[in-house]
Amino acid sequence: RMENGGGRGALIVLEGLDRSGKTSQCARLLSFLQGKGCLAEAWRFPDRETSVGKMISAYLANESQLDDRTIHLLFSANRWEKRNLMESKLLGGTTLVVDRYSYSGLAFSAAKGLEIEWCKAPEVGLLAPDLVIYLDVQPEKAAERGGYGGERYERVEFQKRVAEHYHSLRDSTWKVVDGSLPMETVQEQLRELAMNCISECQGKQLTNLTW
Ligand code: NYM
Repeated sequence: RMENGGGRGALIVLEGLDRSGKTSQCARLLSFLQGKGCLAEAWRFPDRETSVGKMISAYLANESQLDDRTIHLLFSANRWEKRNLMESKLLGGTTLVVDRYSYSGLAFSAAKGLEIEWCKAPEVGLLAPDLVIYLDVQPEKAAERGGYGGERYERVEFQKRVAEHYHSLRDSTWKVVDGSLPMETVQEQLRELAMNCISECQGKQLTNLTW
């Protein structure tokens, strides 16, 4: 069993374009961590289970129309409604492997043309990740992977703009992993990054996003 000495869990976020492989990699990483005896849970944003999440889901499926700023704030609210639970899990020693977070919120909304500073404002005060793993895949390659599911934003031109915004958001917590490498290779890199992060975060306080 991997002991964390009663310390806190790590907040590990996976980011990347649509079809970059985040969801499969998150699932594999979670089983790996649990197999090591580590307390860990997989989370994702949007969390489509809440009432805000249901509005987001309908919007993404093109079943409802919402103004760009309104949907941006709903995505943000969807993170805020989970903030307290997230904090208590982390302080209780559970590591969270999160499929998308604030960076998705900024990169996708900015790709529509919203000002980045405006986009950042509602994200201030959410928990800051200990590690952000960006799965780097060319937009064209991502589109070839079994195609897109037909949700909003799943178009190559749009994804290219999202990639540019992601690029400008990189900070010291980011690690870029080449998502075009074989699944197993990517997973090995994620495992190492995650294990290091979990042991290193022990001595560090949880902080908030400041942007
Ligand atoms: N998305 C996701 C946003 O536009 N803003 C956000 O804050 C978040 C978390 O939702 N195309 C977009 C990115 C995706 C879409 O995500 C749904 P997923 O991971 O396919 O369920």
